[in-house]
Amino acid sequence: MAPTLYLSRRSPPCRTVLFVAKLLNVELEEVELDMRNKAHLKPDFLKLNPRHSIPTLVDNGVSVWESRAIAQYLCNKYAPDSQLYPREPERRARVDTVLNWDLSSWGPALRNSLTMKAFRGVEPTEEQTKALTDSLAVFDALVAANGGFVAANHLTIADLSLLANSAAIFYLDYDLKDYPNVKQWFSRLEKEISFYNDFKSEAIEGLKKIIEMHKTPA
Ligand SMILES: N[C@@H](CCC(=O)N[C@@H](CS)C(=O)NCC(=O)O)C(=O)O
Repeated sequence: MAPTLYLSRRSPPCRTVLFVAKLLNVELEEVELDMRNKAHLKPDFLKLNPRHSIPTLVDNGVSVWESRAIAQYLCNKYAPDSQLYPREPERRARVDTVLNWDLSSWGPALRNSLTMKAFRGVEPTEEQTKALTDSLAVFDALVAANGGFVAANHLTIADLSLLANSAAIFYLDYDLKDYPNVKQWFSRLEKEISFYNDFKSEAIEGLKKIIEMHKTPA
């Protein structure tokens, strides 16, 4: 039986899982959760994921949540030899390092600056802007050090997670002139991933819909 993915197509971290499943050719049964009607807070869903977040994957009775953990699980379980998540401990450590940096630093820096600007139309504070530019400098250095990708000299789940979570960069058409390696990374991924353009328009539309939802309370 195909693993079940609880998701919203508008949600950036859900896209990480969709990208990985697509590239690994893993079929998923998608269940769209109606977050507006608080489907994620219903007792049955809380039993699967007490953090009530999407994406949540259920496979063989096991529930996995947190998009990066799901990406790692899909590779481990369905494609252990995939270069998207290399098995050698040293190479895998580099991917894990970037995934952790994405979750702990890049994600919050982007959310507190550009995503909030898109949502609320307010300019980030000096401190928030510095957190963003510091993180962009790290991002740029990672791409430079790895010859075009963030954690290896080829595409990995770390690139996919960063891409899925960077919709605000497209939405606000953020100028990446000071970060030439990040700029090239976006172009490289466009060539590398066949569904990149569909993803980009879906990400911008998704963000627009979330912004409208924030404006019109349920
Ligand atoms: N770090 C988590 C973030 C998941 C997350 O916050 N998802 C949002 C939708 S984009 C959500 O489920 N929000 C509802 C809630 O937290 O109650 C991941 O990567 O999976």
